[in-house]
Amino acid sequence: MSLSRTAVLRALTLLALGALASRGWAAELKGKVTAVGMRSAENIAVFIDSVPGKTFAPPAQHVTVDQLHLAFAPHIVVIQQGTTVEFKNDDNVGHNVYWPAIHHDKKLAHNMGTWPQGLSKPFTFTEIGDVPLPCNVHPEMSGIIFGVPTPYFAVTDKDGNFVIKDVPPGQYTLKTGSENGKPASQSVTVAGAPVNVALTVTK
Ligand SMILES: [Cu+2]
Repeated sequence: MSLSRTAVLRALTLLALGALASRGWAAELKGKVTAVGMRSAENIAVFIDSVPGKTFAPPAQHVTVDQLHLAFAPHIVVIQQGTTVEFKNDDNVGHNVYWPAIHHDKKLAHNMGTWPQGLSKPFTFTEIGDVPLPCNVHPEMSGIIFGVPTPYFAVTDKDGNFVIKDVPPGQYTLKTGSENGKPASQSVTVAGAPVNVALTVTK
């Protein structure tokens, strides 16, 4: 092997190592939400509120919110800002979809109308915040959508546990959103290894 070829190989190896070191490894961010004064710690949205220097294109993939057995399924949906939601009716009765506000802003209220079984209607949510979903045909029905600014989010399970995958290394603020609890936040540092976070949400 000629000297120049060895030099080139060595330079390439250093470049590759440098790229790995500067990018670091994405890691799993998991944790547990403890609910105080609330019925349970289930169905709480947990998300990273921003990644410095990064913007995220709206996801191409649509998210479906179903109306099935007189309930919204799933009950809570977290979406990245800019996501299109397909509202589908899978019951043999007409359902309505409307929201009285987005993040308490009544100017963003919207009525999607009422449609029969088997059909779905899309809506693209460009705002951040909670979108309460009543159904004006069935007052006992309710759902909720949370629009969040990054693709790094999760919903807590029945014990309050959550997992956010593939989080790039960095320092972030982790936030929560829920139907009945006050928003909580917690700073967190991700440095290539799995991170465990504890959050408390109070009614
Ligand atoms: Cu309904």
